[in-house]
Amino acid sequence: MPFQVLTAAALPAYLATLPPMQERFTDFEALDVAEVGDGNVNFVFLVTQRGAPERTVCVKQAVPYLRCVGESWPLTRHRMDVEVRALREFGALCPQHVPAVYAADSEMSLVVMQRLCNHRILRLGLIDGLVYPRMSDHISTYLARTLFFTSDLYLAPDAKKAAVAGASNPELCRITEDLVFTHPYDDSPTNAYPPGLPPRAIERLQRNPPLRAAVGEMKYAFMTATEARLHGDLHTGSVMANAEETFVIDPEFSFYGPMGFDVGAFIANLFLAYVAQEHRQRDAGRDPAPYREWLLQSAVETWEGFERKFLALWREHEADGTGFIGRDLDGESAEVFRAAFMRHVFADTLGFAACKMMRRIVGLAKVADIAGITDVAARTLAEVRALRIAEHLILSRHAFGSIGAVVAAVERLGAT
Ligand code: SR1
Ligand code: MG
Repeated sequence: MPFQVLTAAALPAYLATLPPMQERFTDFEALDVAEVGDGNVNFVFLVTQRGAPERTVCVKQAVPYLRCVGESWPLTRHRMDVEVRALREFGALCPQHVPAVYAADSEMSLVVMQRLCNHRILRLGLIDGLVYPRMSDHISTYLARTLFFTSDLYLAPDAKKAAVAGASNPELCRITEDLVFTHPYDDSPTNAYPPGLPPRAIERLQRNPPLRAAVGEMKYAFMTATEARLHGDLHTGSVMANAEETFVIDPEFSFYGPMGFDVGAFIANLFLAYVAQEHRQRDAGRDPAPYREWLLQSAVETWEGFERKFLALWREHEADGTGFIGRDLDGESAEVFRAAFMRHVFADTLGFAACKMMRRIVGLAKVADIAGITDVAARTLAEVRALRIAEHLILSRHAFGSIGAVVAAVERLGAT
């Protein structure tokens, strides 16, 4: 079918044309459809057969523009091909944390996938102060498996190079290059300065040569490193969770890049939640300390879990002899190399986390954790603290010896 923007009304007839849907639905006249997308980029529909709640799917369609801006920001629909490939690849590596793809239609720029009925967008749960006991274990597993198995540490050299070429995503990478690594430090017209943010806080980003040089280094790494296939936008709005399960969704920004970009994105969003929750918990009549402590502990467990599981995969598959280390180094030198490699990913994680935090304060796209705080003084305090934390993380990224030292700094800067 040639491309057309689907409406809720048109979706049942369209789904009836897809062979895999014949097994999932028995009555296409009885489908309830709701458009529920609240992301920045695409449209999302939930489809359920009336009287048969188990017969349900999620449909996501890319339109030829950026949803949150409209037709004045054109964007090719190629991003849906990227997303489908990434969902399939990550799903094969980590099926317990990636929604299953039921059908995909490149012409229509659309994917039909598993509907996560009993899960909620993680950011919304965190805003409400919910604890997710398995979150950091699951996210660290997802990160370790997707980053290790798509890297040169596992893949044979020619397979890895073919994978890099096949995952090229220049258009969405350009959005990140602009919105995360360029505009916030440039007084760009795309920036959206929060109403209460003091001018000196903005000057500390935009007239600060060491900080801008550090952001330049992170941007260069983002543009040139092809370490692993990344999700590319792993904030807490790209995760759906409940107390037992965690799923990573929305990999339309996927490409081959530096591993620390994905790890840093997730940790950055925990730190943004941390600065927001001082006010949010008090506003709900609760002592903020326990929940904020859990957020920081989750950042520690995410990094430590990722490092432990990644290294375990590396050692386990070294014996296979296909990846870089398997062919090149003896046991002792391999361990020295591994330690240096993890220090590099850790410093990148902190640098990228910082850029992600700064862009969410002064850039175009905000996070609801902070932007949704209606008390302007409380919101501004959270924003100033986020910027202070980010500045320290990026400038000291090579000096931190452990994630414990990082969260101690976050705690200190998040209290002043
Ligand atoms: C203009 S799109 C804004 C942001 O939404 C996505 O989630 C990415 O983070 C992108 O930068
Ligand atoms: Mg998204």
